[in-house]
Amino acid sequence: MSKIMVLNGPNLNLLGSREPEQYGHETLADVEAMCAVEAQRYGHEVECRQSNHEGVLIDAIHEAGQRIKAGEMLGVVFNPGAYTHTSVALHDAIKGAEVPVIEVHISNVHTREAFRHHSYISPVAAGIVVGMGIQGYVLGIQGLIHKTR
Ligand code: CA2
Repeated sequence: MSKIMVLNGPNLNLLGSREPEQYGHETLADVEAMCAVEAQRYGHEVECRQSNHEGVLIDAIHEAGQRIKAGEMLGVVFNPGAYTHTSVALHDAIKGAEVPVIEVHISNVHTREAFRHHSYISPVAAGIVVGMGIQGYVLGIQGLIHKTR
């Protein structure tokens, strides 16, 4: 059974604790539980990670790349948080490791501050889900399965 990595970047561990108008009331644990249920519907298992550190996220992408090549993993559903708008290093990691990544944003970044309108991740993403709330992770899992079939 191949796995799906659900990877969350900085501050997403705070989900459900503040800014509910932007990110809803559900916690990261709720999101991860939803992802597990969705993946299971298609016979897959999720592996959920969250880090506030860019290098740890890069290492996770590299690891996913190796496990995809070994046939153990399908790809990554990734909310890079604010690193979306700053990280050339994550862009390079996704491109270099040849990882199918579905980029997910809970909020509609295009209706927010101008600095959130640009993503370094989108040009190397296999797909993008924006502004669908935490349901975006479920859509991201469906999209990844569809794209890698
Ligand atoms: O909309 C998204 O999913 C974002 O990736 C969330 C990031 C933000 O920097 C991106 O522009 C868009 C921020 C995640 C912070 O999450 C919090 C959750 C609850 C309380 C505080 C922060």
